[in-house]
Amino acid sequence: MLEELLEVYPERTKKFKKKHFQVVEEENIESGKCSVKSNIKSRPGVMTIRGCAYAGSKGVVWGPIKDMIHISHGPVGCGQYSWGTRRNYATGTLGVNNFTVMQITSDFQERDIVFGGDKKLEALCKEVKEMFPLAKGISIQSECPVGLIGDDIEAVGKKMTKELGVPVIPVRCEGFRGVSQSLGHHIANDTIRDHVMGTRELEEAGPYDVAIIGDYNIGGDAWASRILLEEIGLRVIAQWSGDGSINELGITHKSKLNLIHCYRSMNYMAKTMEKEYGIPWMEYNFFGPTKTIESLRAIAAHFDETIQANAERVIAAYKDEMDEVIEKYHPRLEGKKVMLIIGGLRARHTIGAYEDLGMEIVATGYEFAHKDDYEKTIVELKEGTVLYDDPGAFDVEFLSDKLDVDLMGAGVKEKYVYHKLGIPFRQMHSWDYSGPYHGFDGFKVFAQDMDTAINSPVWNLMDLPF
Ligand code: CFN
Repeated sequence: MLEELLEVYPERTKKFKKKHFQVVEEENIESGKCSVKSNIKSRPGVMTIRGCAYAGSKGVVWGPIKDMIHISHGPVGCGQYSWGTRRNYATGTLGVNNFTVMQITSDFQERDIVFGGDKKLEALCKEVKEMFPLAKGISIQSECPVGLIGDDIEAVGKKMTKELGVPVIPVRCEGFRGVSQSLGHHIANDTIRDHVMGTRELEEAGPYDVAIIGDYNIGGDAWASRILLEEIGLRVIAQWSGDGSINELGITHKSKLNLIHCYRSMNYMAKTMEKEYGIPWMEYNFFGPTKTIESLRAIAAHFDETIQANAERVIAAYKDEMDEVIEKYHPRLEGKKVMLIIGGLRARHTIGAYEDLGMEIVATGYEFAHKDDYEKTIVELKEGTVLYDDPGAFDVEFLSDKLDVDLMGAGVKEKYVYHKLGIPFRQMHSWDYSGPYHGFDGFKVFAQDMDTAINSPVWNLMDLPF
């Protein structure tokens, strides 16, 4: 099947693309060895969805920090088109201690490109402080032209930090850097390390203090996760970065254990805090009851018997509810074939949730994951599953057709194509205006959403032209 797919490409492209596909074999599952090539430049001519560094920093890591103003520094488009699309929920009062739904840009014009934009940036920072005096800081998210013309946003950041009395953090996340949005995550992590890490004090530290790292509260995910951690007796001192604040970033070095949900976007900070402060970290997965239960036990194992007993109690308390969900939806979804293409984490983390409902992952892969993500993924898959990196539109359509999938889970660019193909689709980035999907509460929503997508009578009413 893969050979037939690659057959349409010219020789050189074929050779290049071949390395990005793999059919999983038994020995891969055992060894975790994966030959899929990743984290390299996309081949021109392929419709790529790898994103850019600005997306990774402004959109993903920094953007959800709610009590800061994040300036999209450059021409208006980057800020405008990334505005409000990620559904990273946050509590608070708009304009007072929550600025996440705003789009603030320096709106570069031709004269800024010719004469430089530093003066404009300075004026903007002052204006921001005047309009929003309660904002706890400003981040400057560079767009491509800022790097190309060599503006000195670091100097502006330093000067404004002094003058305005709040941290003004320059982030060199120009979109052209790297091969995907992944470098943007790394750059953003590095600026947190350099400007915020270890700068605040936690008034009363406790033995059960943990931090949630890499949960962006999409549709309320972090809330659905936090509640479980609190129920087992832990104290969540920080959320990175969904519904998070700059203070939380600054006290996380006091955490006893860093809990990493999205490994791809924040493993850097977990490793940095381990190195600098000796804080242990572990990955967990709160998609679907099987993985959630496994994770709660693994988290509790880092603490004493009280926490371990609490974890068992919490797991038991949710059991009936979860059994009911599975009883209701499993018969309606059993054996349904799912194909995924998502970002850098969810293509592996959601597998268990689908399997809890009796569904089968027949193909999965990422837009910008790295080798370690693929190795962590392949062990979760079944023999014969297709695994891919950065597939183009043709590749995805070809495979979904050949594999006769019942559900496609991908992004908004794919969504309407699949609707037109008559194939049920779920938007697995924004949860299609739904969510949360994390934790026990999230699984109820997840199960219902997958059922609604697949078993909607609308699919039988469509006359397909092919
Ligand atoms: S919320 Fe996360 S879980 S942060 Fe990352 S790798 Fe994106 S925005 Mo879209 S849904 Fe996606 Fe992951 Fe981590 Fe989201 S799979 S692509 S950059 N992602």
